[in-house]
Amino acid sequence: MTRVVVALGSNLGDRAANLQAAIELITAAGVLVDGVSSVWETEPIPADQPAYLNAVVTGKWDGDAHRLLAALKQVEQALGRRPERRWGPRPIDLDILFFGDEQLDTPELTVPHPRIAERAFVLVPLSEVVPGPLPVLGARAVELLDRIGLQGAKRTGVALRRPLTPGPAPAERERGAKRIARGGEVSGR
Ligand code: A4P
Ligand code: MG
Repeated sequence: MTRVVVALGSNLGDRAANLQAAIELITAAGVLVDGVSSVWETEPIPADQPAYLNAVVTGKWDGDAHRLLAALKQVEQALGRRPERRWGPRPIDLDILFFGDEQLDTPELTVPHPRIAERAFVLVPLSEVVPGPLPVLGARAVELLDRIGLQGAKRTGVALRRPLTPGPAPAERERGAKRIARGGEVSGR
């Protein structure tokens, strides 16, 4: 299992719902999510698009980094992401910030994500879930933030839920919980 850190961003549609749905779907895809930041409203880069909600999650992943990237791209598509201009508006953007302490530079994947140190929309939520020295980079997120400032990032009251267990869909979990409440009888009805 590799410790992974994933950044989430949304600036189209119901932004908070998109972030929550992304967490559910990346959990269903096999990421054991164990840390979820606050949700921050951030100024868009470039500026000619709606404001973003950004968050960062930590988790564990059993597989290589390219499989994780493929899983994240599937989740982006499931949430309605369509090809658009680079850095353009989107219902969801999922970026791998760190993959253990691996360094990768392939045409499809660069890890750590190359623009972490210059973006408050990444560093602010990252500082909540990884307060200590960052993999590979060594510095703490707050130290990097000191150099660039908050760039207008504002904490929202939105609280993202972390799914309790990966695997079964919510309806199946619900049926399982009812079975347990009834004393463990096996019938699903
Ligand atoms: N790719 C390479 N490395 C990675 C990685 N570590 N994680 C490749 C994920 N993908 C990676 O990404 C383009 C290609 O980058 C992918 O196909 C993958 O093979 P994309 O998500 O399709 O396009 P993008 O997001 O527009 O490009 P990019 O370079 O990922 O942009 P960024 O740096 O993610 O910036 N402003 C605010 N306030 N908040 C935001 O969240 N996000 C962006 C996107 C711009 N401005 C923003 C925000
Ligand atoms: Mg991206």
